[in-house]
Amino acid sequence: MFGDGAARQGALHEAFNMAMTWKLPVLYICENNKYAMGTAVTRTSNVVDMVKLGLSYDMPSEQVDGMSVEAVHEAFLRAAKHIRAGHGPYYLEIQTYRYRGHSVSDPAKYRSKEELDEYKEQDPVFVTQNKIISENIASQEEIDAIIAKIDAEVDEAMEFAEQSPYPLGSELYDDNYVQQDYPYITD
Ligand SMILES: Cc1ncc(C[n+]2csc(CCOP(=O)(O)OP(=O)(O)O)c2C)c(N)n1
Ligand SMILES: [Mg+2]
Repeated sequence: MFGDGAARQGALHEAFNMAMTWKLPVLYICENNKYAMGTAVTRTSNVVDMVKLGLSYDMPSEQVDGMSVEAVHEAFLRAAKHIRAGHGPYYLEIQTYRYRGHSVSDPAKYRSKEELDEYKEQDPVFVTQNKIISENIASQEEIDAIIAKIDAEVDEAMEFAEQSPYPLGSELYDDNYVQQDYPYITD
């Protein structure tokens, strides 16, 4: 996964090219949230439809409405099917929006309040929640109970993390995909 800003680096083109040449089983996802730090996508390139970056390597590529849970789910199913069948890489440009600044020191002066409000109305979490209620899949009370359960789980995990001892340096590569014998880590 990479952002719309990260996608403008040359490394992406090398990776796309080799992945297609070797038909690697990789799902590439560009989270196009319209801004790279404070720079709008429209200012980083004249190619604002980031799906085209994959198409230029003949990689199966889709532009997906990231504000629709259903659209994202269906696109992932298509991509996973393609990759698991051994047909090589797949690329999804997921179009979404970043409500907050890039970091706490970002005053977000590069966009208007109206633009922000417009996207907040499309928030997939709230849209989906409203759909679940209007289609009688679950009641507000049931949703509130799920949220309370998740909040409790998060609190418990934070408590566990804060009370746990620091891991040993020698454990740094445990459970990683590639285990390495890294000589510089000492306990
Ligand atoms: C190789 C490299 N160049 C530049 C930076 C500085 N930098 C950090 S975040 C960022 C913008 C990333 O934009 P995007 O991928 O759209 O992420 P978002 O701001 O949406 O989180 C840049 C240029 C970096 N971290 N690494
Ligand atoms: Mg971005």
